[in-house]
Amino acid sequence: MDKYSDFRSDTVTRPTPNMRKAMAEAIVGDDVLGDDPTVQKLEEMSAGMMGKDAAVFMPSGTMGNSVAIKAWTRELEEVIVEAKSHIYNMESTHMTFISRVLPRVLNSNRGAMDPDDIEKNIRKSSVHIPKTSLICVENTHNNWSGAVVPLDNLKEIRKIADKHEIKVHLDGARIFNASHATKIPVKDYAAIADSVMFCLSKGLSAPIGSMLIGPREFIDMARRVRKALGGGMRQVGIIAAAGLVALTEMVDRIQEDNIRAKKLALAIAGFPGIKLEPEFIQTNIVIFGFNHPRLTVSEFLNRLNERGILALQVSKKEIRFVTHKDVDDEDVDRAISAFRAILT
Ligand code: TLP
Repeated sequence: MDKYSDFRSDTVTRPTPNMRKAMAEAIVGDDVLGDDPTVQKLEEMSAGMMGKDAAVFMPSGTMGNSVAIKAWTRELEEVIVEAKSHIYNMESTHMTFISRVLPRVLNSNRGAMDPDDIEKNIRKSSVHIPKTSLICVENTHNNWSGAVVPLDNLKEIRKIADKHEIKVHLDGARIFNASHATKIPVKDYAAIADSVMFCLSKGLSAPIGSMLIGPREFIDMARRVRKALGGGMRQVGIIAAAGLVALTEMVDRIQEDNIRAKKLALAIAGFPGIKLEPEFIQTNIVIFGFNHPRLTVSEFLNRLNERGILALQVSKKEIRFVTHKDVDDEDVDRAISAFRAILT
């Protein structure tokens, strides 16, 4: 196969020529000693975009989330998480492994947890019971097929958190996709949370990196935790330079990904074996159920692969397609033709 159309994730995006140029020319210093001006610029810009005091550059989204939880909590405490959240399902148990806190897992309506349910599950510490100290929300919600969690719901959650003096962390890996879908500024989403993590290495197309943003004292602690986990990086301005290009040149482009995902969803929804409601596709992730009389999920993925289409199996009977910078309209059309050829 000469060329694959790679829909497995937006993490596969390659850096742009401007990113490579910026990386080659980046002014760098030892960031652990606080000397890297390119990293500092990226951190300042990120904090400004989210309307918060400070930010710290992280090697990955997973480290951003794990450091946030470690910095906000102590042992013998509990964290409220959504049942299908990335933090709970896909981050190798760092809540228990690193922070040694207990996840309290709540169901949701497409990523939106019921504020009353949250309030009922907030626990005051006693000799028997862990104290709830943090609520984690995710927007867009990956496993709910890129659903946007409504701002009103998040504001209600914020109110409950304030009432009980609990912190809120937003896993905003794809917060710019949410903002494009709703036309609500990212700052408004960030305002409901004490801390926000967003990824540079997904739709924004930087090769590596995520930002953790929040109050200055929290970020100072996050820097210490990052170092303790081995995430202190030296002349990392080389990578931060690509992040700066991502934030200055790639944010608007993300809306194309949302549009292409919708196009794909509308086209494949009617094919035999596909269980998908296109009205639920709001951003760049299309997760659909697969139940075909002739083909298993892995057989179908193999058949797609033979036609140069890559996608991911995300559960026993579910497949995921993600749109991003490196799949264009032609790739989407190629995928739709492959569905037609294999399934009809
Ligand atoms: N998600 C990846 C995989 O881990 C599944 C993907 O391909 O979608 N929060 C959310 C909502 C995410 O989707 C991801 C990555 C992360 C955090 C973690 O980011 P990284 O991969 O940089 O550790």
